[in-house]
Amino acid sequence: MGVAAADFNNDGWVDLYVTNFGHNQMWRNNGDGTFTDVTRESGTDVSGWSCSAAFLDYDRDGWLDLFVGNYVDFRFSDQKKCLAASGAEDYCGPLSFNPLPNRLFRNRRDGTFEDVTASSRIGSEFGGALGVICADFNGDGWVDIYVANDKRPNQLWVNQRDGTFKNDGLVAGCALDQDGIPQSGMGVDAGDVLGRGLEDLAQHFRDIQARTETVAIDLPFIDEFTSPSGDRIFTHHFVLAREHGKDSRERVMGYASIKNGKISLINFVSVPDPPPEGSEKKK
Ligand SMILES: [Ca+2]
Ligand SMILES: [Ca+2]
Ligand SMILES: [Ca+2]
Repeated sequence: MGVAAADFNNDGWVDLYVTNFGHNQMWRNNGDGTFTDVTRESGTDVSGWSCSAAFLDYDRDGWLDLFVGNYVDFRFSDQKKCLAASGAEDYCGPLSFNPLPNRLFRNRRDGTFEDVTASSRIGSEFGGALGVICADFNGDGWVDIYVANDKRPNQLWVNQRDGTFKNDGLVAGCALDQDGIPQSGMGVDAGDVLGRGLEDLAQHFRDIQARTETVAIDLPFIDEFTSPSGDRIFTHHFVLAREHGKDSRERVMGYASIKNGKISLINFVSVPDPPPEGSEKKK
């Protein structure tokens, strides 16, 4: 389903973690053009349905740790019959199945990993992960984890710097859409869009509940919202919204800012549709 590539054992050769429907695989690079399957001996065997994985050094010891995003508990032996609104038989969506908890593994620096899913609290909230991106979203020097879920709330795991994480997705405005409805979170990316030295977040999804198929906006249209605690650690965090039209073009629609506990709509970008085919500009 997916792959994460990084040098987990610090020997200078990039290794691979492959996610599958079934058992995942950790492939150690032998440095001679071949790889060895070290899934079992590394302690990173995850079965079920994994989609995205990411290497990150969440404890800052110089050794890459591993996050594995898991989807839903689907089995071929337990197929359900699902119907579309028209009554016709349809495929079963993600809400037809129980989501699987994600996993976090800490690198022991000896080629093996410790499963810290429970102690890190990563396993406490999950919703059928399809995408994951690791970046320092609050600029404190400790890498955080954003998990995009399919039809269930997303998680923004903020690194607490003590081996644990806290899900701030709801307060950060990236768990749900502006109507409080989960979106179909899929591919995600992070980058410093605004050139301020802080990671911004972009998520690609398609809102199947939208009235038209051309509208898919994941943007908290919340102006001046203060978190209950009022003292969020976020200084700048941005949620990008993209429209995924029938023409498969992606358009960035806008972004919101989180600053000292306030979520503010700081910009809105409107990109006009291209002229219809056959039309020409008048000279
Ligand atoms: Ca390596
Ligand atoms: Ca580490
Ligand atoms: Ca951080």
